[in-house]
Amino acid sequence: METFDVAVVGLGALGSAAAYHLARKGAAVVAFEQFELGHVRGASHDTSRIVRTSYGEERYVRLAQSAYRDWADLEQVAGERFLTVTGGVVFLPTDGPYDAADFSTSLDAAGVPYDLLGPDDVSARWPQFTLAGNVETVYTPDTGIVHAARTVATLQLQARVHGAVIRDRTPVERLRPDGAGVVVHTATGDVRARKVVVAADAWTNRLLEPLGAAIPLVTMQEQVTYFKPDDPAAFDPARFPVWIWEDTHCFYGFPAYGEPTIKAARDVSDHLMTPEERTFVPAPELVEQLTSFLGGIVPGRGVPLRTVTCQYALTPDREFVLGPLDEHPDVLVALTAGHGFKFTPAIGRILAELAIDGGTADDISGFAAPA
Ligand code: PYC
Repeated sequence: METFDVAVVGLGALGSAAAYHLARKGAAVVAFEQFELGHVRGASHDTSRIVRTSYGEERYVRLAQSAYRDWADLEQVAGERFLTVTGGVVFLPTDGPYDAADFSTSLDAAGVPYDLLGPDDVSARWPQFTLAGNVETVYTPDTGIVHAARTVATLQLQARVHGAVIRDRTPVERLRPDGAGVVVHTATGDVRARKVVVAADAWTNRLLEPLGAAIPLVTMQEQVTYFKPDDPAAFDPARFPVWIWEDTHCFYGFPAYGEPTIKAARDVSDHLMTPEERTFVPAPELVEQLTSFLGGIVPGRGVPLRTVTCQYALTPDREFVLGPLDEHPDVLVALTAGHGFKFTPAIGRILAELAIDGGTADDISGFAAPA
């Protein structure tokens, strides 16, 4: 049987980053993807993703600070720019479930620069927004955008450049940990590895359930809509920030990025379905709800042009799972619950450190797999 130091299951963003960092550390790596590379069935395709430190929990702020260093390192290695820094605002209605004070506390603790703005400050700076009087705003100048599909393709390329073996269209059917490593059963044969990284998002429990280690996951089809604004120049990244509306229903959006459109979405559609049930057909009621919401805060949004679907696999409270299974320490799991893309290169590095060095300097103590 072929043997490797580490096998990676899933070549979305996290698995691709893990394969790259493992190979870069000199490990013998094989990485499996059940579909074609760059497929659209998961959560790593299409264009823009938000990068930010602005979280209301310090451990995510600190992990984001690590991630900015890892993005810079990846840019250096690849000779490409990934990050477009635009600045970003988080809008927090005072009668909503989230508190601006949590953001101040966590950003202060990590030493991240930010401003707290009132609605008049926001409309003076970005007249494209119209906010009600009860909205507090956290502005972070470091917020920006990365291109998802381009990042993933580069990570896969760099994984190969550093010696990883990539096997696409190769479903992993079963993992068999035996105390000396893990036998990985695939549709085209078995391999043995000392460690396995499962970065399979909505497909994770197919491999964990037979090990008695299923993680409670809720899976849904998400969707983002590209609008054609009335005045595209007003949404240039130099003039309009990334924004997030944090309320009972959360929404988010981007400046124009690579085309004269602005992308926006409701975060967590509640459009529950399994990967097998996914339709890839956008829900018209979600487009209507988004169009109407956006009309309230960005009146120049224009008309919806196209909607693209993706998929979320949400852990309880949307907490990350990052690390070994309790009962099977040679199996490492990475789940980021629909807000992980910004951390991609850091998570790949951390997984590589856990698999090869047995630990990491990043604080991942809150991200243990549920026992
Ligand atoms: O993590 O920044 C984020 C985000 C907001 C909406 C979807 N992802």
